[in-house]
Amino acid sequence: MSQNKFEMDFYPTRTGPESKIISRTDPVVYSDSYDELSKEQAEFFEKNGYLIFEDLFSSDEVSTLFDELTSLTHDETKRDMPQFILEETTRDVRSIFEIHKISELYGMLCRDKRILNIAQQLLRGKTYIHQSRVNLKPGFDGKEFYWHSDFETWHSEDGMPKMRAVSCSIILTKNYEFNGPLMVIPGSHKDFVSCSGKTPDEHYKQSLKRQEIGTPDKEILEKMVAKNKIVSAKGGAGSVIFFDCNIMHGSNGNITPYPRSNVFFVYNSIYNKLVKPFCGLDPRPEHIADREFLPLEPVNNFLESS
Ligand code: 6CS
Ligand code: FE
Repeated sequence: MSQNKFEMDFYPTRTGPESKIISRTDPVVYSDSYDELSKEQAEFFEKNGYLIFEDLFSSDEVSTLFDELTSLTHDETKRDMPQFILEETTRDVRSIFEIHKISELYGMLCRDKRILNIAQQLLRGKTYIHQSRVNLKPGFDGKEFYWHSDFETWHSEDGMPKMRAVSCSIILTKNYEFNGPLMVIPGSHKDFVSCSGKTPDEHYKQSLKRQEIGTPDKEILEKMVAKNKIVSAKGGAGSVIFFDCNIMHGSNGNITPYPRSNVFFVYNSIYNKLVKPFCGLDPRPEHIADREFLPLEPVNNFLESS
C-alpha cells in the first residue's frame, strides 16, 4: 500500500524479495504535433526510448561550459557542499547536482530552446527541472554507473507518480566507445522493472556513489539485452542524447586518460509533480529532487541570455 492516500502506486517496487516486470501504462511521447521533432524522430524515440542529436551545440559553446565546470571542480571550498558527490575511493568529484542553480550559465543552458522545446514536445506542455547534474567521470579514476532505470528511483524515493519525464544529456568531452559512454537498452523503457529489496534510510548517500538497491537482477537484465541489445551513445562534445525516464541504462568505468563529462537535465512535466515518496521514507533533499518549481520558459541562446 503506497503512502500516498490519494495517489495510486502504478509502479510498486522494492516491496519484497521478488523482482518482476510491470508493463508500462504511460505514453512515451505525449505530443502528436511535430514541430521541434519530426514524425520519424518522435516515432524512433517512442520505439527505442532515446534520440541522439550530433553537434547541437558548437565547440565554442561547449568550451565556455567546460571552463565553468573546471572552475567549479577546482574550487576546493565547494567540494564539501552537499551538491558535490565525491568518488567512493578518492576525493575526485563524481557528480555535481543542482548545477542549474549553482551556475547561472547552466541555469540558462537548461532553458535554451534547442533542448527545452524538444522536452516540451516529448512531454507535451510546460516542464521544470526535476534534477540536474554533471557526471564528470574523470580520466583514469571515473567509476561506473551500474544498470538502472532512473524512474524506478524517482518514483520510489522522490514520489514521481508517472513516466512523464525525460533526461537530456549534453556531451562536454568526447564520449568514445572506451571512456565510459552512456549505454542504453533500446526498447527497455516499455517495461518497468520492479526491484527487490527495501529502500534504506538516506539511501542517496550511498546510491549516488554506487547504486545497489533499485537495480535489476541479472536474469531480467540478460533477457532485456538478449531481446534489445545494447547501444553505446557515443558522440562528440556538443552532441545531445535525450533518453526516457524509464530506459534501462548504465555506463562503464573510465581507465583512459580521456574524461567523460556530461551534463544531465531531467525535465519533468508540470502535470507530474512529485507526491510523497512511494517507498514511505522522507523525501530526498531538494538539490536531488526539486519540489518547488517554476515552469521553464525557453530562451533563444543560453550564451546571449546569461
Ligand atoms: O538517484 C538519482 O536520482 C540518480 N541516480 C542515477 C544512477 N541516475 C539518475 C540520477 O542521477
Ligand atoms: Fe541514471
